Amino acid sequence: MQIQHIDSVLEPGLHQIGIVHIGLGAFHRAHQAVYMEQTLALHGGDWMIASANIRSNHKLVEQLEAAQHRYHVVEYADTKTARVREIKSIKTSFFSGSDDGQIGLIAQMTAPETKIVTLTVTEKGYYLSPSSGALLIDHADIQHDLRQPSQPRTALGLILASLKQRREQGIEPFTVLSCDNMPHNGLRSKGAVVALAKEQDTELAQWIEQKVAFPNSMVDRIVPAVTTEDLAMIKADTGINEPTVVKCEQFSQWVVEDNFPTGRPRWESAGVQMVADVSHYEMMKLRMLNGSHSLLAYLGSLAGYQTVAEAMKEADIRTFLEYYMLQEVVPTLANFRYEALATYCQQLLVRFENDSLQHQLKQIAMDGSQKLPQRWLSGLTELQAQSLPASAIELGIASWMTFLCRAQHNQHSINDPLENELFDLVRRYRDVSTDSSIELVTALLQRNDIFPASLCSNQAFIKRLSVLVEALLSGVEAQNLMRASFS
Ligand code: CS2
Repeated sequence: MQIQHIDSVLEPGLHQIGIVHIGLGAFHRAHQAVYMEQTLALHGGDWMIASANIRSNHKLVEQLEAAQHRYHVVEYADTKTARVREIKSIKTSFFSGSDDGQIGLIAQMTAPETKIVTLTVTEKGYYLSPSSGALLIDHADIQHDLRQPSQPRTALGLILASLKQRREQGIEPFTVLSCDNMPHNGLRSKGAVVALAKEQDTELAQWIEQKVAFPNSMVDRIVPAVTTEDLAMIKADTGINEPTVVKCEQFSQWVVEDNFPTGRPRWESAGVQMVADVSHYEMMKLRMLNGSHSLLAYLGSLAGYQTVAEAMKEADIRTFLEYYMLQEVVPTLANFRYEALATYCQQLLVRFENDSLQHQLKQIAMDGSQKLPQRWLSGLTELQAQSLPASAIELGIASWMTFLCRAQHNQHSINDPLENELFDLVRRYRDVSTDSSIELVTALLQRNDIFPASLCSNQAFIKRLSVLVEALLSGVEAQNLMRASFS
């Protein structure tokens, strides 16, 4: 194994905290913390990160504390080459599931030196209807935060509690930067925080609307969750034996809307693209990369594979993804030149083939109800409006429906916030008779929190989907259906 080591030159004691991050997962450690490491090394400044987990993974916080927040990121080019970075840009961490941790976190978010709050809480962490973007006001966690606003459970509640204190103490607000895979993630975060504020204090809601910036951003780096096997592999490859290590690909991209009224680090020097409008980038990435990932997650596992790279070895799957991107995504991305998108597509296929990542398909399959609208469904409605075919997306939707049916039948969790509702629905229709797939497909499409309304009134589309669902449930090989969709 050929390894390049990049040691940290940071002296954490010389820099103060300027950013609070919520969602201390592998992605944050391998993406934002790396950009921050590079920016601090070049320009210094008080932009260290205080990073927090809200409700899960207390252990990671303890492990990072034990390591004085020094850890490594292993960036694999392939199975023979990797770069190992030492990271020190996280100065402290919190677990807000405990009383002390929560008090500490809110105090740090309220402190005047905190200029930016960044988020990677995944799509469901915003408590928004995936299709409409409206706040799920009746959700138990949101109700909890309304009852106990000073001891919030959600990232939205934490932002609100600290903005409220800042306003009362005359401290200027921080900027909120969402780094999750959602379209207009800044606008959505703003909508969520303002909607929650309106339920409590309309003046505070107005102040947030007028004074707090929520820039949009597009983030990209493939960072699989770290498993015990990964830790052993990293140790064998690099000698690093630490529980906080993260592995990822070498590619990394961050495009950020340049709207930080209270200041920001000089991220551009570390390669961050600071732009006036990220919407084209986010749509391209969500539909091309994440859309392909979700196709792989459901169809790849039906085809018998466990990881992205394994599935990519099958020529038909590779061709299917290429077909999806070039024929079903490119026509929806009018702002890009065809050549640029074709090059991006080829780069993605190569990234997916990186077999040192061991990226589990079941990890990508999680939270499908929250992911499908921006990955497939918005593009699908645009294709339908132009009377263009969408056979790959249709097969994708059918495979997601099949995945639900199989999981419900085998009593496996799908790890989705709508699991109970979706399982109830699947149980109702599949128990009635064996040919109830039209009813099942219709009932699933009627879930307007996931699917756009136009889809459940399109009879030809419903028929096509139910034929595919029946075929997949009756054991027709996913590869055959993939081949049929592009040939
Ligand atoms: C993946 C993403 O798990 C998923 O849903 O599609 O985490 C993906 O790896 C990243 O967005 C890549 O930037």
